[in-house]
Amino acid sequence: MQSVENISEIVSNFNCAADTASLANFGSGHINDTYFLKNLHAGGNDYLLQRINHHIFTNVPALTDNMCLVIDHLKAKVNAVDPANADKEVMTLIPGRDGKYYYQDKLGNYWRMCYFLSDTKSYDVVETEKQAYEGGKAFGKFQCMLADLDPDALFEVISDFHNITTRLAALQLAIEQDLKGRAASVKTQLDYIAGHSAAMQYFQKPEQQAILPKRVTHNDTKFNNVLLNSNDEAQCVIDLDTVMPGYVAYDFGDAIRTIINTTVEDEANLDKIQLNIPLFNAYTQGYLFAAGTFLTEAEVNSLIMGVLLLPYMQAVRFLTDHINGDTYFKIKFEGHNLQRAKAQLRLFEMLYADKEALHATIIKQMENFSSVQN
Ligand code: GN1
Ligand code: MG
Repeated sequence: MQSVENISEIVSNFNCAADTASLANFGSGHINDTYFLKNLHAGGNDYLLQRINHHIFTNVPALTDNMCLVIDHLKAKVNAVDPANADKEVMTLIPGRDGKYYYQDKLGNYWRMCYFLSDTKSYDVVETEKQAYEGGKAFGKFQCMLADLDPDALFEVISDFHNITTRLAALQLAIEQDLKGRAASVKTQLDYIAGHSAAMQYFQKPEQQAILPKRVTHNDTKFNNVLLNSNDEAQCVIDLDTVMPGYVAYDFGDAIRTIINTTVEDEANLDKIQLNIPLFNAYTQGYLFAAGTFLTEAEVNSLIMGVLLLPYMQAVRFLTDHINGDTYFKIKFEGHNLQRAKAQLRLFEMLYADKEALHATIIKQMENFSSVQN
């Protein structure tokens, strides 16, 4: 286990009863480091402590402001209908001694703390249609509750985060610099990416930007960012680092990327990557149940492009990091980012082949939803 030498200094900043001796690594994030801490008092709420990667999230105060704005908005919404559950359905940050929801330690690292939500589960690979449906409902409800929050009130935490044109330019720069001499060995993947680059820049087209509303979106809707309760019912959306203005199709596509895939994001055996259509159907149904009331027709029509774009963009990002020498995503072994990129390209290839059928399902489900509403 990775130790935190100044754990007492950090924990003493937050007004909490965390047992520093119980520190344990938690979760599978690629950017931040997350730790679980037990409450000193039996029966008290346990904690999650996170070191925010400030090389990637370069403006931690603004990021924290975004999170607080979103959390307050969500809590007010839940409080209005179900006050007993507001702290279960929305994460709760713990303030530091200075009242700020982050702490910069003496080594320069940034930390935040929140309550651990007990009796919850998250899944890297979805197992049942019920889980997929509940995940769809959770992310749909998240967007729906934030639909009346002005996206311009949020700071753009990482600029052009889901702008594929910028991502492709970063890949091109990596190829030109070729710092580790790896570019030639990934020519097959680079050619494949180039072959789809024009079509994938759909959300960058002025005609799409003119009709698609910018909303407050999550921007990291991997399925393991929704917590389900012990009955596999949606409870809480977590990992709010990247809440900022975006298109709903980005969140839909990123969730489908992890739900429809029968195996893990970094699967080494590409033949194991298959599409689980019943899980896609279930997620879409849950999502439209919660979000169908506010989505515009143009947004519904754009969802399939999110489904194609997110695995494609993820492959571009993983491959760029591989060529650059693995400076962005944490890796577990040399070549990990290349393995991730190959897996995401295979997934993209399969989704691309099935895109008409997937789009037809989305439209059909939206019609079903609308007819129930009327
Ligand atoms: C990163 O750290 P984590 O796992 O929550 C990344 C996401 C990627 C994801 C791929 C800030 O998220 O954009 O989709 O890895 N976060 C950032 O698994 O780049
Ligand atoms: Mg994240």
